[in-house]
Amino acid sequence: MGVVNVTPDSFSDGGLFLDPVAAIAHGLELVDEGAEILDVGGESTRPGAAPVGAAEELRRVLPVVEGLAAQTPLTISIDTSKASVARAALEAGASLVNDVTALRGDPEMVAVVAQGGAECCLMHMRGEPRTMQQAPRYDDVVAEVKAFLEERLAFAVVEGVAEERVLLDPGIGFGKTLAHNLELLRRLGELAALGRPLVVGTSRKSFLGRLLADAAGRAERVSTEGRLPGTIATCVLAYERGATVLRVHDVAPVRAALVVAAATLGAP
Ligand code: PMM
Repeated sequence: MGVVNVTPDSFSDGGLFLDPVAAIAHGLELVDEGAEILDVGGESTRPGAAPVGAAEELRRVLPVVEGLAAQTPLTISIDTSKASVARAALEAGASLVNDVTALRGDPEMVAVVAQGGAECCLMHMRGEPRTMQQAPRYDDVVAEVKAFLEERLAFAVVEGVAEERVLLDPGIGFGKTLAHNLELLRRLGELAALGRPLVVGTSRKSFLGRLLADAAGRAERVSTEGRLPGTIATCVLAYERGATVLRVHDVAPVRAALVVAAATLGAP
């Protein structure tokens, strides 16, 4: 899954693709690099990010969803927590709703997904982006994330979303410390046991910058560009432990690593 952020403030690519023409061109580049899903987002969820109104979010994402849907047969995902944005994006050609609130952010979202016959990705997040990194605590992060995803999957199904259309995501970096993120990746197999495809998003995330800085005895986190090796390592490990969809900014190198990992493991 290649990331197409149409935002001024995403942590690693904010402002780069705000113009729809640039965002569409970027999405098509990711297709050339081997992406199979494009995830279009118009609201940053970085820690501390300010919320965006529906009108502004729509203005950012709709031309990009329309343009990409017209120019590629791939699955277009809309990364939003707002039902009105999801509805418009589905009408414009998206077929997957990637909701980082797992249908808790907008009471109308579940009906939009169910009635639109869309796929949806339900992600775990502790708190909300503005405050989620303020001392997150768990007794057993994997057990708690698993119970949450199980409850959200049951909710979606009761509300009319077909179970086969649901993907689950542990929400790496969303209300989690470095140790929580690593434990979720290490024990990802326990989440794969839920029986739905797992989406994992480690790409360029802050915990990779922290881990590498700590290892080098440096105070400053390693920059987003310096996080590619860590992104690749975590994607390969997540794949080996059962992840189906890897959400990344750098499609070509991650895809190449996954091809080698798959061949080594004897998978297609
Ligand atoms: N991470 C971000 C945004 N959306 N969606 C899912 N399903 N999983 C994630 O891990 C995820 C997400 C934050 O990254 P970005 O600001 O680079 O898009």
